[in-house]
Amino acid sequence: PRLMFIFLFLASLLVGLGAADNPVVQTIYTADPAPIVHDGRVWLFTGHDEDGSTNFDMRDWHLFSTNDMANWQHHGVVMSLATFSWAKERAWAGQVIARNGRFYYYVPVSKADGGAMAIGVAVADAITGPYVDALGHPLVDNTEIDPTIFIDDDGQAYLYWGNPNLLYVLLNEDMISYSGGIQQVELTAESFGARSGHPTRTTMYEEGPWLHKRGDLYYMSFAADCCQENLQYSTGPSATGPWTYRGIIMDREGSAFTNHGGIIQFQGQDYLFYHNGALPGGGGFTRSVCVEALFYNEDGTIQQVQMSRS
Ligand code: FUB
Repeated sequence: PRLMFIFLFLASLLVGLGAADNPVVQTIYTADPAPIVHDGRVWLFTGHDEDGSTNFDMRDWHLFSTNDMANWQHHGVVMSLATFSWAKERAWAGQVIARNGRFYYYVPVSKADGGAMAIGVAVADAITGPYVDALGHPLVDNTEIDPTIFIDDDGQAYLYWGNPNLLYVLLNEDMISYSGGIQQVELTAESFGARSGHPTRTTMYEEGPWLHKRGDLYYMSFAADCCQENLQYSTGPSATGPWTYRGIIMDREGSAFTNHGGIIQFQGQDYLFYHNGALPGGGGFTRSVCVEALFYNEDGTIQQVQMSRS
């Protein structure tokens, strides 16, 4: 029995090293993963593609968690369009961050008034919610999407978002207001790679930014080169760059024409969450969140990751 116990223990460690079955969620269609490590668990916030969706029909956001990267618990719907009285449809790609014992959820939605996209912020006392609209109106209201949120070591919080631009604001301590106005990152070939064949977009940057830090290096990863999208990244010496283009993290694969990344480290292993169309009936509007182990080279560059199932 002791040998069997040791065998099972070692086997469970192997499973924990990223061998999770993909897609992570096999009961509903999920998209736009936003993982966060909190209290010894990985919490995975996702969007939700409605069955039969033909044009990003998304109405709520779901939460999943695990402590071994293999067995996922579904915490259900944690937020929906109804959370924001001013929202109409398009519960798109959001991200949660913890600060001072509270949880802040930034999401793009279309407004009831005119239908343009805007970014709302909701707040909760527990990671599982309930999340309530913190402002009663958008935090930023400029038609662009896909917020990513990052707090630097000095406590400064950055909210980046945008398609077709890459924009950011410096959030105040309260996480629901900002100072200094909206800043626009200059998209150059040196910073975000050169794109050809598109009438207006001259760099690889498309949407879905994800900002993280490893050691002294800041990583801006993003969905690139629509459509089909792949995942690419740039690095810089600060949370506001200047950014240097580094290339592809995950090439285009599978039947979803978008991709959307989220990078974390958990129990010493780095992971890339992304989405594709891997479930039966899956495709561009019926997507599934997946995860792969991610590895850095000694110089800080990221080794290209392949989808284990697409
Ligand atoms: O899921 C809706 C939109 O598709 C997201 O906001 C984009 O990042 C893309 O994944």
